[in-house]
Amino acid sequence: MSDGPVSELEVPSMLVGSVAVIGVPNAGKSSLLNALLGIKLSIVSRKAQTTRHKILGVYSDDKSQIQFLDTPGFQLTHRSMLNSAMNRSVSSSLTDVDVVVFVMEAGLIQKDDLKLIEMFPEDIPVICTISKIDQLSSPNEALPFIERVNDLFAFADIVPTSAKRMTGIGELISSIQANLSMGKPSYDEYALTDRPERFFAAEIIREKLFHLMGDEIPYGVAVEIEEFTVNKGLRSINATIVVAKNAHKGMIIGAQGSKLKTIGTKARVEMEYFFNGKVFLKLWVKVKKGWVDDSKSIKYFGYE
Ligand SMILES: Nc1nc2c(ncn2[C@@H]2O[C@H](COP(=O)(O)OP(=O)(O)OP(=O)(O)O)[C@@H](O)[C@H]2O)c(=O)[nH]1
Ligand SMILES: [Mg+2]
Repeated sequence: MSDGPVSELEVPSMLVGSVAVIGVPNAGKSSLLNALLGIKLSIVSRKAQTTRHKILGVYSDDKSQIQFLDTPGFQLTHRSMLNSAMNRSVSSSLTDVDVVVFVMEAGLIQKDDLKLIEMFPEDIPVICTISKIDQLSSPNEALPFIERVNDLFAFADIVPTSAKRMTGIGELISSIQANLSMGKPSYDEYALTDRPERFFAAEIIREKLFHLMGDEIPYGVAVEIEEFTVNKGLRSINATIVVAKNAHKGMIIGAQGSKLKTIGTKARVEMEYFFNGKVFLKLWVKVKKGWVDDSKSIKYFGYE
């Protein structure tokens, strides 16, 4: 090591690395990412397959910088080109990371969990998170489940968590840190993600559709930001909600536009919180028949 003066610009080494958060749909991956970051970055809903993109969330503390990647839920039950693209995005994130965090909902071992486990690389540590432990009637209930999980794979660690109650979050960070090496951080300590604001604007609208529409519609919906301008702190956003079927257009608009108005209001309120500034939001609805099975559209919406 050099004895010379250390340049003020020199960035100190710390524990650094990238971590893919993977699991079956609805396991609680995005909620876990948000709990780890202490901010709602990734959209969440009670419906499966809410997340469609890999989303980077940068965690920084005084000894580490961890690049978390939220991923779509991996599943083989529903087949569409969009689903296949989402599965490919999961499998690709298994190879170029330093640690995998595998999220399994407490008490549930699903067929697709076992399929995912078969895909785990041999040379990357996999930490299993048992999520939603607040749903168990007592903490003791977790023990037999942990034993079953332990038999499935040589996990580097098994950490029970609850994103809802913020239980086990610090333990999970420590467990990840134990599997990282020293290096230079890639982002400054205040960075949160590499996605632009317009990406999150589209995601927030999509989340409101998941919350406010019935079970079928959200799966065939994409959101396109046509215009995003910032003027003296006011963000003016024009967005088009693209649906895969004619019938869905009317359902999203609702009687006298009432449903679309609610979607717009809820999205705007959340955007104003997220962007910390005023938002003017205009929404349109457009039909693009069968886009979920059209490879060009899937690429166009950035799902590939
Ligand atoms: N009780 C409880 N519910 C949770 C917890 N974490 C997530 N949930 C709920 O589980 C549902 C799914 O959460 P998400 O975070 O969207 O799950 P996901 O794995 O990202 O889902 P996809 O993106 O669809 O694959 C939502 O209704 C969450 O509110 C938790 O710690 N406790
Ligand atoms: Mg998700």
